[in-house]
Amino acid sequence: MASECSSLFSEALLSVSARASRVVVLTGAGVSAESGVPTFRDPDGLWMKYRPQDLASFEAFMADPQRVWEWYQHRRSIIETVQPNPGHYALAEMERLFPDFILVTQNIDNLHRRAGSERVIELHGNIERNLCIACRKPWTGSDPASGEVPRCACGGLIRPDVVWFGEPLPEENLRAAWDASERCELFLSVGTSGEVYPAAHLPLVARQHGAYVVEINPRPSALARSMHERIAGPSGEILPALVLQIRRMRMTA
Ligand code: BJW
Ligand code: ZN
Repeated sequence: MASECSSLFSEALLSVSARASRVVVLTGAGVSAESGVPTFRDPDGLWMKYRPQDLASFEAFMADPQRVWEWYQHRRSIIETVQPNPGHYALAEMERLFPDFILVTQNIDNLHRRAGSERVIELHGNIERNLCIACRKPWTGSDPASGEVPRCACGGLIRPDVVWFGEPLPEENLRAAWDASERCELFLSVGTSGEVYPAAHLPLVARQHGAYVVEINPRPSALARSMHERIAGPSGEILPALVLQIRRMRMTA
């Protein structure tokens, strides 16, 4: 088993993993695929069935709030029933293996926290939260029995607290993710197509600042050529094997 695991990983990756203190992992929808959460751009992904401009922009919400709200309610109902997978748990364990570890996620499904990760930066919000489009206050009420889009006490429509196309990312979170990417020694880009910016800048920033940058994905992402190394495979298998290897090396160091 030990030789099976070690053969997956290059000497360069194992060497930097053995000595690194500062590690950043960027995750995307692929990390949750093995939990049963649909990705966006895979052949069976959400953007193959729906047009992003009809559902994931503020203009789309204002044009048809009911349609957008119902789509998010549907996705919430899926996410509520799924569980974190071995990839999420491996990342929660990785946090305990490195002194300065940051998990930056584009995912809104909260599965990293449910798996026990604590040092998580959410770039695209969280589907478990809602807010008022007018006063921006968080909203924690329950859905009206009518099935209509809920409204805030101020009268404003309630929307999911996620980042749609054309909207700025939460400034502090983006700043923290950017700073961590500039400082890290090892950067893993896991389960993301690398097509959405500014998140897709982060692996490039890390590389420009001297980090060893690795992609874990069954298929090459848009950023694959900018990586030092690609590990082709599902994160639910690769990440636990990598963590096992790192744990052994760091315990014997
Ligand atoms: C596995 C696996 C397994 C499968 N294991 N892996 C032109 C050029 C550059 C940029 C732009 C441009 N035109 C417009 C822009 C900006 C735009 C953008 O990037 N567009 C590009 C698409 C062209 N970006 C924005 O608009 C952002 N905001 C912004 O720039 O603001 C500027 C601003 C400043 C000041 C004022 C105003 C504005 C916002 C982007 C928001 C993205 N939102 C979404 C929806 C979130 C809510 C929701 O879920 O409904 O975020 S879109 C969607 O894409 C979601 C994801 O987080 C994001 C990234 O997708 P991800 O995670 O990479 O998933 P996939 O499906 O793409 O890839 C899955 C991968 O997993 C694949 O590679 C598989 O192979 C792999 N995989 N199984 C491991 N088992
Ligand atoms: Zn309000």
